[in-house]
Amino acid sequence: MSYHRLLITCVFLIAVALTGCSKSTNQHDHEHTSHQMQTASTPLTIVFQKPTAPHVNQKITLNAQVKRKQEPIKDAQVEFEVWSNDKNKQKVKATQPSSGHYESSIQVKEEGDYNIIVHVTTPKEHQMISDHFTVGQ
Ligand SMILES: [Cu+2]
Repeated sequence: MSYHRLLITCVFLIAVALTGCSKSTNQHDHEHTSHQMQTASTPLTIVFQKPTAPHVNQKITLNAQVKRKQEPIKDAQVEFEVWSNDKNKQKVKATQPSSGHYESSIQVKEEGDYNIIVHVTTPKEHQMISDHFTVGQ
């Protein structure tokens, strides 16, 4: 991508961020969406598997699969960012127990609905998805 086009994209995304929905303004610090590099031809497929019946004060395992087409991506750095409000945000790095499968775990103290962003960085790009899950008492 040329510098010029990148600049226009950035300005556009900043404009969107400034005027955009209030939902995204308060919670998280991932302005780097606007830095998403489009050098790779096909975007990554990131699939987050919701934890099954997570409970407070117990280990909650977080899992994501990263692929391009059907090919597992082995050279990604994956981070899980999890929060239900501004005070309990946490961000953990994942390990890769098997090819293209990234895993980490967290514990939380409060029950309720949690947001998650799966951040994936490869040598070529940064891509992320958001999802949510519910933690029970
Ligand atoms: Cu990210």
